[in-house]
Amino acid sequence: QSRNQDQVVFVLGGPGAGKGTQCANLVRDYNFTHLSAGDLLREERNRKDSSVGQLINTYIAEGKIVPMEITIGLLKEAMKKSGSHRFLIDGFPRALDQAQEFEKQARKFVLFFDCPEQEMLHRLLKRGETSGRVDDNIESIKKRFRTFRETSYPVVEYYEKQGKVERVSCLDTVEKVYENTRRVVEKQLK
Ligand code: UP5
Ligand code: MG
Repeated sequence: QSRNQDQVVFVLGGPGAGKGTQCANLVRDYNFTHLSAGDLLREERNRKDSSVGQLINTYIAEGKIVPMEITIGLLKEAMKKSGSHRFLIDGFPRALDQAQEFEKQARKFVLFFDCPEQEMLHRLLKRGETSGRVDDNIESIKKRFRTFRETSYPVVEYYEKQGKVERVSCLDTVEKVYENTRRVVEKQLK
């Protein structure tokens, strides 16, 4: 099977909407390989011999989007290494130029987790009590929200015009959100 036969679900949503939480549920019940762009960047940052670790850390703390060559390189490498052909790509693409880089993917749709900022703020501040993430503090969170509104949400609109977006509200318990997530995933996999 060649790369362009891969099935790719872009899992998008604002900071703290619940992308990672719902991806973990989907991995348990379906044959997906979960790749979180943010997790891959944090792993790369933590590698002792990384030449871009400091750069990645600065971008993340500032809530800015890391230059796409780095992120796409990490994603492509992880996709290849996995040997899988079915992916949940969590938190990517975050800007229109990144989306266009991935246009060659034959089959894909977007799972968009829709959540008001007030709720995301609440979840992130709570998680920040224990997460150790450099961006789970009020200053970084505000910057992440701005980047999402100005640069990342247009990606959702771009795919929406192509009829490729499944929107799931995050304003419910993890279990209820997952029920709705399953419903749209089943529909798309048919
Ligand atoms: N929670 C989840 N669902 C809940 C529910 N229904 N009810 C109550 N609580 C719920 O969830 C967040 C918190 O909410 C958790 O404590 C959870 O238990 C609770 P989580 O599933 O972690 O949400 P998620 O959407 O994954 O939040 P995350 O913080 O990971 O989102 P971000 O998009 O901000 O983070 P990401 O890791 O994707 O990116 C971080 C940074 O990396 C970016 O800001 C950027 O600087 C950089 N980046 C790039 O530059 N390029 C990329 O392509 C990707 C990242
Ligand atoms: Mg996440």
